[in-house]
Amino acid sequence: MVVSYSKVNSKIYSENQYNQPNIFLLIFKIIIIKTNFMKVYSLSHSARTQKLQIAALYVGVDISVEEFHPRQQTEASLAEFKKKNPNGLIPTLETPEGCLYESNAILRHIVRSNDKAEIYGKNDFEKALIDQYLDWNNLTLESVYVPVLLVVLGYAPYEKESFENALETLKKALRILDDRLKQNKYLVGDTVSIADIAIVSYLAFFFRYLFDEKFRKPVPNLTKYYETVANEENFKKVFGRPVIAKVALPLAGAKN
Ligand SMILES: N[C@@H](CCC(=O)N[C@@H](CS)C(=O)NCC(=O)O)C(=O)O
Repeated sequence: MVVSYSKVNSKIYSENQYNQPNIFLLIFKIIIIKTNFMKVYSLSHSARTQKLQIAALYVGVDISVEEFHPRQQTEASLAEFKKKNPNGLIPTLETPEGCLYESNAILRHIVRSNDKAEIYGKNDFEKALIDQYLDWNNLTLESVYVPVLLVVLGYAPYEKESFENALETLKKALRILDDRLKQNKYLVGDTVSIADIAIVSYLAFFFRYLFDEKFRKPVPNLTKYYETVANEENFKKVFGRPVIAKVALPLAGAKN
């Protein structure tokens, strides 16, 4: 169920002739806020959180993010958190109905709360295609970009050969997207869907810091698509103005 608080607010003040707050509507509003809250435990700068924030903007659902990292907790607070998510991982969603883990399950739950939104496909086949890209992103793409990401962030040492292999593997996976985008403006259907939200949220970091002109040459459709989607207002509200690397970030340990 979607409730726009601004609509509730305007009703409170407009539906009585004296312009006095209507106490019943005020109570109604408090109940709605209490029963609809969705709180995400996570780090707001992570792609898994950003995709949730963008989707919530598209469907008009309020979610709040509580900055939380499992490794920065005391034993007691981690034990408490594991009651919400026994894996002890983020993001974890808390709702009045209970808690949810797995970022794509959370993503679907947020958008299903507005069943009029076409962001999860217009028919069953589109929904299945969207699911395909969500799974592919988490199971295939993620496994090829994490080795690259760890080196870029300095968590893994730079070794020329293995880094170049990892980059090549990533490029191969990105070509799959690039082929799809030859004929299609978006991954599924003719408007932004949660498939685009999930994938572009992950790619944002790479376009900003790593995918320089040379890297982008073999994936021109993906680049154009990235520019289109990342320039949508709801994306800019979360990521800011999209920036595309002219030169890749120098890597620690590499002779550039
Ligand atoms: N498949 C899960 C993966 C969740 C996951 O691995 N989260 C990482 C952060 S991105 C985490 O919680 N790490 C905490 C830790 O390793 O202690 C999802 O998509 O939600």
